[in-house]
Amino acid sequence: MSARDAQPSEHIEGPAWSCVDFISDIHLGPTSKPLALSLKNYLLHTPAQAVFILGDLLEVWIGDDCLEQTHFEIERACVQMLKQASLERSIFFMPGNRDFLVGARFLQESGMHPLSDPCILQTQGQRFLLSHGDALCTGDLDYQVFRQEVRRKAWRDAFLARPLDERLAMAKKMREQSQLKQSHQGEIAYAELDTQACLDWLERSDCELLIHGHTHRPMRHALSKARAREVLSDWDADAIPPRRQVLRLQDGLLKRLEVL
Ligand SMILES: [Mn+2]
Repeated sequence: MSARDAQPSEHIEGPAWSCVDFISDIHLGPTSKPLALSLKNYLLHTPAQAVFILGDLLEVWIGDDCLEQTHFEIERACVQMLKQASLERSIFFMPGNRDFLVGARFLQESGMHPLSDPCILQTQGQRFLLSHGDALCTGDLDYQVFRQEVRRKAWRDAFLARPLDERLAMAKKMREQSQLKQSHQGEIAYAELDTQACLDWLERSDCELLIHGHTHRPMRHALSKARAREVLSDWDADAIPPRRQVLRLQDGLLKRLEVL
């Protein structure tokens, strides 16, 4: 099945949630201490009863056994913080293209509920289609082939069976190749969602709005008279001013806010 034909296999219902947050593309890594602090402050204090993390929480993830490695101290702290935050609210996690190898141990220790991509959220009398967004970048054929390959169970099992240093080297190489490709394609051509593919998904799931991340270009795009997509912001504590944006659904209305 190609990404284009994906059917939302999952339905999340939150009839009692009066406040729901969406975030994505935090890209937390071994050197992102300020970012980890911001995320902690936000997650422990948000009034939302449910937080949806729509992919790329982590800059890169090459297996849950990393949680034992000293180099991954920030990620380990993040897992503990998520666990603490999840005692007060439901935290949902959909994998992105950087952290699709987050596994059962990571989820269990962090208290997050896994989400399939795409999935439908029904809350506050509305239906939303949620996705990371990379599966809808159908114009990038090379990437879609790569995506299908690395999401296969056989690829995943073989990769995770490799020693850690080999996995680190492979992840670094993949990242370099992707950066090289981006520099050739230029900012705009890189990884934009295909409008028709978005409309197909929305029609098939009977939703008017797609909420996604991945492109780091936060805005709302009208796709047709009735349908639109809302792009989440990435987080960057070093940017001037820092970007730590949340999309919040409250009283049936969506708004964007910056958190400290
Ligand atoms: Mn992404």
